[in-house]
Amino acid sequence: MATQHDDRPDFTPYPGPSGGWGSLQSVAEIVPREKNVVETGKELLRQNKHDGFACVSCAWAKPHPPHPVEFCENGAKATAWEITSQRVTPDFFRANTLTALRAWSDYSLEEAGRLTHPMRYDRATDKYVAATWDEAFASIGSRLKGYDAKQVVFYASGRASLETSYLWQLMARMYGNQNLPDSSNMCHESTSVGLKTAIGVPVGTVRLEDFEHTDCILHFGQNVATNSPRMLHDLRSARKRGIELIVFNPLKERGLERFTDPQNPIEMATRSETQIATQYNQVRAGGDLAAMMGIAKWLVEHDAVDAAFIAEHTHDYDAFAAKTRATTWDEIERESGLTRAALEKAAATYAKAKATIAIYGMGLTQHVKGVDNVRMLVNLLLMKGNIGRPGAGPCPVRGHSNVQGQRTVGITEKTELAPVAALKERYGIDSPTEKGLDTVEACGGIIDGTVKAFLSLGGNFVRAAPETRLLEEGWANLDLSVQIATKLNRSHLIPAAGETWLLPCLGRIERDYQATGAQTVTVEDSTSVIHPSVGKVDPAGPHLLSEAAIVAGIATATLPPNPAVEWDAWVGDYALIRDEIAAVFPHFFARFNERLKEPGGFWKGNKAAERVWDTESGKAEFLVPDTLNATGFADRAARYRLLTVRSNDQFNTTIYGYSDRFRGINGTRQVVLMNRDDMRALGVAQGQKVALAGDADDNVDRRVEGLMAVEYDVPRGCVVGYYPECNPLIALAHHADESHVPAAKSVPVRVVV
Ligand SMILES: Nc1nc2c(c(=O)[nH]1)N[C@H]1C(S)=C(S)[C@@H](COP(=O)(O)OP(=O)(O)OC[C@H]3O[C@@H](n4cnc5c(=O)[nH]c(N)nc54)[C@H](O)[C@@H]3O)O[C@H]1N2
Ligand SMILES: Nc1nc2c(c(=O)[nH]1)N[C@H]1C(S)=C(S)[C@@H](COP(=O)(O)OP(=O)(O)OC[C@H]3O[C@@H](n4cnc5c(=O)[nH]c(N)nc54)[C@H](O)[C@@H]3O)O[C@H]1N2
Ligand SMILES: [Mo]
Repeated sequence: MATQHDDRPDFTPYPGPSGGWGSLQSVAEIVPREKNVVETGKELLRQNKHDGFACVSCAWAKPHPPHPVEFCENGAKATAWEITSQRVTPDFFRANTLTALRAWSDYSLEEAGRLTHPMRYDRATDKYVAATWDEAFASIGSRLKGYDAKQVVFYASGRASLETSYLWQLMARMYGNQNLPDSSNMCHESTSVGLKTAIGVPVGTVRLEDFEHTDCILHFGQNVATNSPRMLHDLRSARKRGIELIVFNPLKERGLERFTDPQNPIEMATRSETQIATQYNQVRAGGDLAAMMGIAKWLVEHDAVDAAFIAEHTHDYDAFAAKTRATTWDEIERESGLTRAALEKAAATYAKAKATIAIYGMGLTQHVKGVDNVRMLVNLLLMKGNIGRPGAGPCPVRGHSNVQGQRTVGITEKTELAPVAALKERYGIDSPTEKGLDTVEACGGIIDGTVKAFLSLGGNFVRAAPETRLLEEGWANLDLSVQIATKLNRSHLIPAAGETWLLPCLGRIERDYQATGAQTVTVEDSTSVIHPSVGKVDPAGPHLLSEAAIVAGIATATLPPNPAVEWDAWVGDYALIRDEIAAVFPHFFARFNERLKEPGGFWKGNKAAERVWDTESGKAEFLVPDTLNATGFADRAARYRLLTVRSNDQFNTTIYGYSDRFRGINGTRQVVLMNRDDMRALGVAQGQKVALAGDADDNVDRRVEGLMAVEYDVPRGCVVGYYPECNPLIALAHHADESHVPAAKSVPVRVVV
């Protein structure tokens, strides 16, 4: 069962465009495998429509009116994966000990199917055994009552709805902490911190219609064809208008090179393609600060800036301009790995453009200087007044389908972002004022034993976080682990020393019936638009509860009653939860239930988009970076920069299969992609097995063995591996300054031959 699928690895470069026939074929392979062809086909047509369900894959904006078919290859895989007809029942657990299951691959664990019963870990047999919901809530509640509130962590992966997320943070604050790390802490927290300090809002300002008005796109470190494929339609239409699209990425990602629209019969029939990037810069991993400095230097020296905007709207420009002049091209070329000529060309193109969008993803945020990366990109936009007008602005591409929304409704470890006064007024609650634990701090607490209980609203924390070996060792010493999940994963297989619960929930695609009938939930996309989502298929089993009901069950069993907090009534009618959200966050959610009827969802608003700067100085802030190397470590002999990436066949730690089609890596994920000259210098042959060893200066042994070396077009000194397989190489301390996002895109490693 523990399929590794690496018996026949194949590394043939992929000749086709992104999208196109390959994408249809890829969907055609996964749907039958999940044995639910009819349902999946029907449901795909409802995906991302106003009366349908919001896709459970990425957070990219949903157009209104929608295209006839508003899903993509990877959205289709996510749907098929969730509504699979395979089940993980109590029988499955009777047949498998946790020790045995720990040998299974991430793929096989989730492929086994949907969880169907609440399960408790039984140490005597090393198996999960079925229990009732009442037993689960009572037991969890009685344990939670016994801890010091500081010892408990409430983690959220970014999928749960606004309604459930609101309940989750309320439960934590009533319990007495704001240990509310979420997947955003590993992802776009560098955005939330960087944009907030620079322009006063923690989110991007770009909306879908801006793609119709832009004439230039700067694109940094985001793999669109794989991670937000629906965005290719927006890029393609913009490119058809002849706009410039300048990419910075160490890898030649196919979706950024060319695309065939699988929904366009003529393009499909004629096999015609749209060229996406007009300039492609293979920057070194961690070299973006330098690349952006090059562009800024050119703009300053050619006086190609918007002086009126800078004078009226920004602060600290002179110091920044002085820094660009003082920085030498030598340093810029060395740190970025790009030529002066290439950067001057990019700068001249940008200088000419009237309205520019800056798209970015994990390639900027997951570095030690990830926050500086984000702010440097803002510097570039501010130089030309590219925030707060049509066709322009920062466009961080968020990950999970509701990760941005979870932050909006109070899932945050930061007191200044918590709705302290509103919770006091509405429920009489004294919210905790001490900052809570973020992801890195929660890992630290698990490793050093100060965290006793870990509750997970979705996700796969042990696999997603860095420092895998120490984290798994620490996890086994927890007193309580509670995992609310749809499918089995590694985080469920390391039992706590005390008690472990695995609680199965409904997925978003499933009908959610409560006391008042079928329920609607809501999510926020990357462009701050709030959408309703209504489940359409039958639940995976009769024993599943909705996430909201599970949170309410734990809360009721744990917290003293509060007449203003009506867990049961709220779960009976989610519209009541939306009323609570509207009361506590009126600036975004006033008349929430009513506005939800607006076709296409409603925009929650954005001050920076109106050029109102909610910053320290009241203006948009230029950042003066103090280094051009975003990695946080120095180059030295035998040290490589490892960037960990997603394949085209996974959603985070969910592995759909072993085909990273666009990169031509098939049949295995146990690979390290290397530059041909680095392979020669090390004497490594194509397909040879090597190990990677962590190269942090802390004497901790970090190692991943058995990786096949594959020659790849990647800058010298950079090597590429897959997430989560390479997470054991990332030291916990190797994270972004300020935002604490693990620096997964530049990890210091050695190649051990
Ligand atoms: N199908 C699918 N969709 C997804 C996900 C998924 O796993 N599968 N995950 C979701 C989530 S949670 C998130 S956060 C997003 C993630 O989506 P992305 O932000 O696209 O994340 P990654 O695939 O990790 O890597 C992004 C890109 O950064 C590049 N890169 C690496 N280092 C650097 C660097 O130093 N500089 C630059 N300029 N580029 C660099 C890599 O080559 C890669 O192309 O996608 C979301 N959508
Ligand atoms: N090295 C490296 N590490 C990384 C990254 C990287 O690029 N490189 N990326 C980081 C990023 S951007 C992120 S966002 C994190 C992701 O970290 P997580 O969000 O913790 O991980 P996922 O893999 O998305 O979680 C998958 C699990 O979620 C559960 N699940 C799925 N749907 C539902 C649902 O509807 N409800 C509930 N309750 N559970 C559900 C299933 O059990 C599934 O096994 O990983 C981070 N880790
Ligand atoms: Mo993410």
